Amino acid sequence: MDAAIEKAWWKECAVYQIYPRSFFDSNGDGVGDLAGITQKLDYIASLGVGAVWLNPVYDSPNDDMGYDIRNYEAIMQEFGTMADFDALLNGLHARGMRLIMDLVVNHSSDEHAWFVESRKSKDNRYRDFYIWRDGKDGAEPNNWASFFTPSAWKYDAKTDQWYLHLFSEKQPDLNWRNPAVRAEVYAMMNRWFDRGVDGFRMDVINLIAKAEGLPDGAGSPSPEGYVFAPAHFADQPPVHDYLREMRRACFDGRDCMCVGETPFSSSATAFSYVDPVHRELDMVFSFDLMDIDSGKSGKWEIVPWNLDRMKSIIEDWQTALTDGWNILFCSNHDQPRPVSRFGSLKSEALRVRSAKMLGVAMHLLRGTPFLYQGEELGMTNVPFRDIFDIRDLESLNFYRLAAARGEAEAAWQAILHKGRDNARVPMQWSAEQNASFTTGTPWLMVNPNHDVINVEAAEHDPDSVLHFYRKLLRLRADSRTLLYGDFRLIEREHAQVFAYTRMLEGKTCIILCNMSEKTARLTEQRGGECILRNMNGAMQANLLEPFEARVLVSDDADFDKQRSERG
Ligand code: ISL
Ligand code: CA
Repeated sequence: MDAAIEKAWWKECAVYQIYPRSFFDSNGDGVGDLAGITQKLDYIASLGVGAVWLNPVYDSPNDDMGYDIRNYEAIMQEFGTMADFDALLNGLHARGMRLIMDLVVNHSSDEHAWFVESRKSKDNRYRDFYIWRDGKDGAEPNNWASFFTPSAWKYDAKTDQWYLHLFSEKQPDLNWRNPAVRAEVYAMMNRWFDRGVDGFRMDVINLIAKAEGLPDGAGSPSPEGYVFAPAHFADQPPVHDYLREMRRACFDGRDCMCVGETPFSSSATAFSYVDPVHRELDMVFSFDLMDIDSGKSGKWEIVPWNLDRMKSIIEDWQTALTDGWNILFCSNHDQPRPVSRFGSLKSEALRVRSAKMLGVAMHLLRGTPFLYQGEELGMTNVPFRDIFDIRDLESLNFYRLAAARGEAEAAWQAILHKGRDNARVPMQWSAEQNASFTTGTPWLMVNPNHDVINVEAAEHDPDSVLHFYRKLLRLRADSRTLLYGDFRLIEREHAQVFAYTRMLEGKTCIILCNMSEKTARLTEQRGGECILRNMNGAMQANLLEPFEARVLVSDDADFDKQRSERG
């Protein structure tokens, strides 16, 4: 092992992501809550994860489900109280798990006290906490499109100026050029650290610095005439100054995990964030894989994903971060369910097998696995009936605009495939009513397939995705090779198989995954002891059944022998 590679708890643990609104409702109001999570702590610990990441639990009017924060230091009423929070934190710590909070500081809610002040007058002391500009000839200050609405600007008649919002109108962007903003954020973070939290997952942290002068975006405009301009708002140089300042102000001297969400970043840019020399962040979320089925115009233009591209993305990130560290994930609260996207729902047997295969393909790479609630059950996308079943503002806004152009049906099909609510429906605990998520009316519909896919059934079935995930995580945690070994792509040209090796100190793990629904023949015999397989039945050395995954282990003597035998 490269002597420069440092061991760390956050490299060795797996992280379980919880969407609190949909995990478990303890009081029957239809909304998941902190006390509900606390009741499920033994389940969470049983997975073998070392940390939990909570989606935002702060006070919020929920325009974007908690990503619009009204008060960074209060708990959302529906989720409980600060005492409930402390109980959850203590419960995690008592079981040897850490807690990572979501940190949403690219923007706040428009109902945050800072913004309420800011919009009052041009000379208010909070005016420069946000990004206000004069209009241009009565129109927006520039042509930027937002993630969620046509324009990234909103006019405010009170002071006859516009404010920037890269996300919804209720999510005004904070002005990170203002040192007072930065000081407030760092102080707030430190208070959470002092309360006992173990780190942060920082929402769109690479967007906090905007290009000087806010220049117009180039490129093709949206149907409404705006240009999506990440070239001017993602990965701008001052972001590195801010993150180094944040490290000094908040992380130095603490044993914490700092994770960045960095859309648009290339692997090289990602390395600049996690480069151990400056160690601005410990690791960042890559979007390349999640964008693999998006067309030129973005996520709603759905194109078939392709294995060749998947291999190059994974190889690129694994290689570029050899001296850094990767995050391994295939699902979260913004993404459709991986088994619906990359696996198979042709039969129940294939759902189970392909969900396990995806776990092997992703979580044995070099990096820290992040599992999203329900992934360990192989939960699927949701048969929403119509737009009235949807709560996510991204999907709703997209649908509204498309419908106005007469494209409602195409938009609906895209929402069924890619809409974020696919991941946000309640966790499936049992086959009972509402999947035992709530005794009340759930805030978002429950997937009818909870009659088959649920924790209770999975606990009783030794071949369930759930038991397999436990084995998978244990295997990784117990293997220095799987934790720290080098990555190498093998079977590169194979049209069905994704395969790689992990090597360390004379041991080799070979990970073989058939990502297709047809039997696959390996280009060469792969020997070694099989230590994990996602199905039962006879095993042929050079054939993989549809969606079969195998993990083989050999010492390098065997591996070298095989290599020399084939000449
Ligand atoms: O959700 C997406 C695609 O459907 C992404 O484009 C997403 O908007 C982007 O990755 C940023 O996501 C994060 O910040 C958003 C919030 O809505 C997401 O839930 C969060 O993960 C704004 O805070
Ligand atoms: Ca509740």
